This record gives sequence, C-alpha cells and structure tokens, in this order.
Amino acid sequence: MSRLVVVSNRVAGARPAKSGSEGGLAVAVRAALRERGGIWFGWSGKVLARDYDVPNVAEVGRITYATVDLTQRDYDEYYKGFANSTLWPLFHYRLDLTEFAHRTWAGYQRVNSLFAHRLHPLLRDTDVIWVHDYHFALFAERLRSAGCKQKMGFFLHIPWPALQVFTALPMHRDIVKALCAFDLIGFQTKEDLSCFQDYIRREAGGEVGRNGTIKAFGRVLRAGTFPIGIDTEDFAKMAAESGESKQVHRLKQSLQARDLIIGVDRLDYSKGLINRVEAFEQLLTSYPENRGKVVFLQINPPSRSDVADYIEIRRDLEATAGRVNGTFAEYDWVPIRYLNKSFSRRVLAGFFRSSRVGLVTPLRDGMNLVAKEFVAAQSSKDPGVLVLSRFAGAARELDGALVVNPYDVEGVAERLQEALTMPLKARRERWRSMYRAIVENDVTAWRENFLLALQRGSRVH
Ligand code: GDG
Repeated sequence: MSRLVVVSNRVAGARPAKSGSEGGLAVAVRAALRERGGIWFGWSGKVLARDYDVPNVAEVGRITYATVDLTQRDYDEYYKGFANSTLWPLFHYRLDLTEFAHRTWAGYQRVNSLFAHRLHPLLRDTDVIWVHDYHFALFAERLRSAGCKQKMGFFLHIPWPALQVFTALPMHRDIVKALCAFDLIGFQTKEDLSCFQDYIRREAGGEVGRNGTIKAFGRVLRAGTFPIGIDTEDFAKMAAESGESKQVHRLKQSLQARDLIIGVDRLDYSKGLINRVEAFEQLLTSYPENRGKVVFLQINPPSRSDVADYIEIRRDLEATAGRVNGTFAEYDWVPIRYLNKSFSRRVLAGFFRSSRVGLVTPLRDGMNLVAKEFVAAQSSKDPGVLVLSRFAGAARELDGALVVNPYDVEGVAERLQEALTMPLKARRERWRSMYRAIVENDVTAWRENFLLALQRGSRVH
C-alpha cells in the first residue's frame, strides 16, 4: 500500500495524550497514517522571528510528524489574514465581514508555496497526498509546478458558497484553477458540490461529467461528497461511562432535576450564538412554565481570539446572555450558564448525555460534529432531542432532528418547546434513526471512502 501524506494547517501532537482526549478527525488521520505509514505535515502552531529551511521532524513508529513554523508576517497575512479574515467569512456567507486585501492574498500564496516547497523533499513518487481545508487551496498547484505527479486529494471542511457569493472574491478564478490541480476534491454536502459544479460550468467554462468528472483549466479531475463523521462508538462508550466523572456528577447535582439544554461551539460568528440565546429568551417569554425549570448551558471554547470579529462576537454574546439572565434570573435559578472555556471530550460526552436538548443552530456550517456527538452520547432508553439548523451540513443526514431556521428566533423557540415536551416514544424513534446513520457513516468510513476514491477511482456521489 502506498504511503499517505496528510497536509493540514495544524498537526496533532506526535504523542497523543490519553485515549479519548483527541477529536475524531485527529484519531482517524492518525489511524490511517499508522496503517499505511506516512507523513503528517503542517504548521507547528508556533510563530517565530524567522523561518527555517527544514521542517521540524519527529518520527513515531510508522508516522513522521513534520511541521513548519510561521513568521509573524506569514501568520498575520496567511493565517489571520487571508484564511480567517477572507476565506472563512466569505465561505460562511458573511460578505459583510470579509476583508479583501492584496497583501494578505500575497501572504496566502507565499505560505502555500513555502509549505509545498518544504514538503517536496520528503515525498516519494508513490505517495498519496491528502490536503485538508481552506488554508491550502493552492497546495497541489504548487507541488505540480515543482514536478510532483503523485495522486493528490483535497477535502473542504467548510461550505462551498453559491456562485454569486464566491465570485465576490477578486481572486476566485486563481483559487479554482489551483484546486483543479488536485485529482479529487471532496465536499461535505450535495449543495456544496453543486455550487462548485455551477462555478465550473458557468464561470470556468468547464464541463461536469458522469462519476463526478470535472474538465477545467486543461485538467481532468473528480469532485464528490464525503460527509465527515465522528468516532461514533467510542464517543457513545465514553458518554455511557461518564457517570463516573466528577464534573458530570456535579453538573447533575447542580441542576436539581431541571431540564438541561446544551450548546457547545467554538466561539465563532458562524455558529449563530446570538440568535440561539435570543431563541432561548423567546422560549422563556412564550412559555413561562419553563422559568425556574430549564437551564441553558452554553460552552464556548475561545477561538481565533486575535481576530477583531471574534473579539466582537464574544462581547455581544456576553452582553446578550447577561441581559437575558438579568431579566429572568431568580435568587435560586439562573437561566443561562455561559462558559467561555473548554472541557475534555470525556466530560463533554457526559454533559451531552445529561441534557434533554442539544441546541445546534449555526447560520452556516460545513458539517457540525457537535450535532453528531450529541446524538452519539444519548442513552437509548431515554434519549434527548436534537434541535438542528437547516444550514448545518449535518441536517442532510440527521433526519430525526427538529430542523430549524436559526434566523427565525420565534420558530426556534417553538421547536425548543416541542423538544422539551416530546414523549419518550417519539424521542426514541427519532434518536434511533439518527444513531444508525452516524454508526454507518462514521469517521473511519469517511476517510476510507475518500482514500478509495482518490486512489482507485471508486464511484463518487
Ligand atoms: C470545521 C467545520 C466541520 C468543542 N468544544 C470543545 C471541544 N469541541 C469539539 C467538538 C467537535 C469539534 O470541537 C468542533 O467541530 P465542529 O464540526 O462542530 O466545528 P468546527 O470547529 O467549526 O469544524 C465544521 C468540521 O470542521 C469537520 O469537518 O464539521 O463544519 O466548521 O468535535 O466536540 N472539544 C473539547 N473541549 C471543548 O470544550 N475537547
């Protein structure tokens, strides 16, 4: 079997901490690398005064972890700039937050070239290369221009936007042309794929054929959907064993038999956090019987906290949650527990299992793994209900969720009330079909499907 080379912005630590501490994606990538041997290549997470010509390399068993440091300028222009202040907001339909600057685009091109250049000497002719996400859209083109002929695949974890949104990006053509240097491009959902195909037909003058074939910019490649999953059974097991956790025990004690609604998201404007708090406020207004009886726990590990829009969302969210608490709190009950910190996966699994409702309301999301984790964590005997935004990729698969439009605050409040009062039989039916779906399409199936399509040309959908 040929070696696998995975390229992603961040590389998980060479020595994983104890089992259960890592996310499903890191576990899946590591398992694939362990099986076939290979390299995990990306940014070290460090910003240094100058860059070095060779990557930092650590070998553990059959896996080589190779990382590159960024200079302050590269970090500002590539990571904070073009990746997270241009591509991220634009691909999440936030044109109002999208920065357009030639300087950061130059930095993005420079870092893609630099990283490709650093990886090149480590490659063998028979390697299969799998590049992840919007940070490295230009990677295959850069490797090809250095003479690399290996099979190269790209998976986009975030949405691919509609034509009219994407073409607002002045360098839209450069980006798609560079993407066409890959052999396979994977998207989370059919909508993402069809927006991409639309671009190929209408803007690039290319063709979309059978079995996902794309002909454009003088190349033939394929594009398909590969909805990402989680490590379902491990997560379910962790949740089932969570009763032993001190934090989970303390959470349950503090609730005193009140129903818990839970939200867990990186603190990001794409996650619809303000609308979510407003929907909870609406629930307390429209259905006052929930006052004193329901608690909303929102966990937000901080993220990209040096990007201005992320500082702002935190301020707005704190103000909104504070206002709702100020309006409704009693001496013995506070409606919203807002936590700006992270927990171990084990504890999160236990918190999910202790909740009556999982509230996942992004305004746009490639997939949303929290929705799947919430389902995996439930007890089959007495499962909670998932309230899920139609704009999360996960809504395509999780047919047992109560699907909402997150912009419709009153509508979300109605569905929350439905979730809180749903009879056990209906909860079990809904949960069963969702659980089946996430067991079938777990993170292992996802990576196997992608790699089979890339290497053997198996059918794509
Ligand atoms: C991108 C796309 C796509 C959250 N808080 C804690 C914690 N988490 C974990 C969750 C989950 C992961 O982080 C977040 O994944 P999501 O999918 O929800 O969202 P993004 O970070 O935006 O991910 C997304 C994903 O890529 C995969 O393709 O689904 O659409 O935007 O696993 O549980 N983990 C720990 N402590 C926390 O406090 N340990």
